[in-house]
Amino acid sequence: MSHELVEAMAGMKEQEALDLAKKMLDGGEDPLKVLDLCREAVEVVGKRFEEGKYFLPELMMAGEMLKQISDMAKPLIQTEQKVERSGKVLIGTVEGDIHDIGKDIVVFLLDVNGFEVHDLGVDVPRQKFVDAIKEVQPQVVGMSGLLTLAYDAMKNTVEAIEESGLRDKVKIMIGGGGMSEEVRAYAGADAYGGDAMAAVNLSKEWTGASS
Ligand code: B12
Repeated sequence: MSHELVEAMAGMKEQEALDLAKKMLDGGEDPLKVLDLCREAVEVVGKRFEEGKYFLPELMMAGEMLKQISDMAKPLIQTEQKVERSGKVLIGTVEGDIHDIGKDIVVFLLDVNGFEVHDLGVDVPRQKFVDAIKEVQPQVVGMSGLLTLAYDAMKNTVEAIEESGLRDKVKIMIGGGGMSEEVRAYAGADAYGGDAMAAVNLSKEWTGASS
């Protein structure tokens, strides 16, 4: 562990972590860098959970710290001051999965980069994606997930989109901790994005929005 913010968060020192994050942001540190350190910290928490050293309360506490710090960081993220909406993105966390902190960061960054974002929330059944594509007619569909069971949920969702004849109308990106290029291939999506900026860049590429 390198940074004191990572240590405080991973060590469940909530107040210390919040104070440190605030100090960094007030001091002009790049908010995306702060969010990245938070991600590093929750990875440590996740590992300790896997090893049986931490339990659900610690996962929840990590989620809580993350939410508070991202709420502090988000307003400071540079926007491109672009008002006209350059494309529509439909996004949600797939069926069976309720993790949404990363998805919410993606939604936020897409929004400040000029996209019209339709967020379906968490635990989104495949049919809900299909119905929303018909209604919203987005160019891009984003699926988020952190659980292993999300692999199949993503695959099933892509299949449902295919079966309803909408597959060639949308580009599909996937992301979320634990997702990968392999999962993308398994699910039949068009791209995997490792972070929120990747979601923005893919959406720009696919909608022809200038960067
Ligand atoms: C916080 C947390 C929780 C919180 C979630 C709070 C919330 N509102 O989201 C709570 C406590 C509720 C929770 C519950 C559970 N959790 Co949990 N949780 C985590 C933890 C610690 C952090 C996740 C997180 O927020 N990361 C930070 C965000 C910013 O990162 P991110 O999501 O990856 O998002 C970034 C990128 O991936 C990307 N991105 C995200 N979405 C998308 C989408 C697209 C399209 C693109 C391009 C990019 C993109 O952009 C983001 C910003 O850069 C992880 C550990 C870890 N290593 O991830 C475990 C973890 C994900 N949880 C885990 C488990 C097992 C569970 C539970 C099953 C526990 C239980 N026994 O009940 C439940 C699941 C409930 C359910 N049905 O979903 C496991 C999953 C294991 C697995 N492989 O399946 C993990 C990996 C912990 C572990 N190591 O065991 N959890």
